[in-house]
Amino acid sequence: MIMSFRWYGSKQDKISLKYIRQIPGMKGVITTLYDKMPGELWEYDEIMAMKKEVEDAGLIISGIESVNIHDAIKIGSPDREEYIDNYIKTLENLGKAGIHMVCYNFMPVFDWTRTELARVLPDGSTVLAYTQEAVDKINPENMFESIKGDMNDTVMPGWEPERMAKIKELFEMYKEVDSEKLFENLKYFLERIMPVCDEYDINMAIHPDDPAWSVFGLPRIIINKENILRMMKMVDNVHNGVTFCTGSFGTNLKNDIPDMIRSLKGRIHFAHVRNLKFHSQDNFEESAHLSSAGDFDMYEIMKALYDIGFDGPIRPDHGRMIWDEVGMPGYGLYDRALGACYLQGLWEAIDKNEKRK
Ligand SMILES: [Mn+2]
Repeated sequence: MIMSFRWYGSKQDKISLKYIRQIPGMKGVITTLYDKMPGELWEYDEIMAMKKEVEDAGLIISGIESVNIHDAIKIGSPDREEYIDNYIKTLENLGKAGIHMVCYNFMPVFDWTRTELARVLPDGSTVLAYTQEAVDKINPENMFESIKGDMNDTVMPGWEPERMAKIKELFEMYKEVDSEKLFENLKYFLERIMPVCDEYDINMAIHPDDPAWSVFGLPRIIINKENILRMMKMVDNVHNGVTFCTGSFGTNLKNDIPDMIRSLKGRIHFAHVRNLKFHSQDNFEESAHLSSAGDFDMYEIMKALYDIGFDGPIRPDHGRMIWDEVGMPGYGLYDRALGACYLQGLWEAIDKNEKRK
């Protein structure tokens, strides 16, 4: 596995590449061109400039999170062709730049959804949290306003103000799109991009929907084993793969995470590993990474990744805000660094144990 850290670029991220490199075992960053709107073409020179900045700091770009999908592609409107053409060209430019993993998601309107960005735990740390009760009370058009105050003046991915300003319009555009239609549009997109992925060996890694069920009546499809295997079969190409995000699939307690990992052997191209603590199925928070801090067995998760021979980039996902750090909720330096060390500790123990057998 390639231990990696999400980095929001020198213009936006308070955390420097120097700090990231100082985390033990850290090899790469997962980043993106943050100025790009979904559907916009990424030029080769822009990609190379980003790559040079990262490599000059002694790290590698271990993958892109994300090259976002334009709504026209998810909706399947006629103008999707030009956006898919741009996407293909972007993948070609990434491939030429030596970048071989691209994360994306296929969630309508909202990216990930949390209802609190700073729930205070007994130890004084703060975490992102979700309650279905809060979602049920919110008019989706006010979703952004309701959490904006806790963003610490950062722009959270998927929650860009320009996008949120058009929320009513977006809901209208998705009116005719149900789960089947979304599957169909995803298939169409993947079939169009697979040739360029084959040519440049680019692993596409879809991020699951978070939480793993429908919110605000919008369809969500990347939510469980059945659907993700359907997607793998529907375009049966090794380059059609998954970002296995334990904290997203894990929002639904019916999802058996280690079993899902094993069933996706060869198709997990990127891993987000974090823990959740449930108060009930509908009320959970993003705990520290340790098994003892939440409800997941992190050893079993890492063991499953080990057993399927996972060798792609992995990153600690969201972390708590601790030690009075102020920054983007979920994306502080300290707790994610602790998470990275913990995951590497588990991996080392599993690896040594297996080799002694
Ligand atoms: Mn994730």
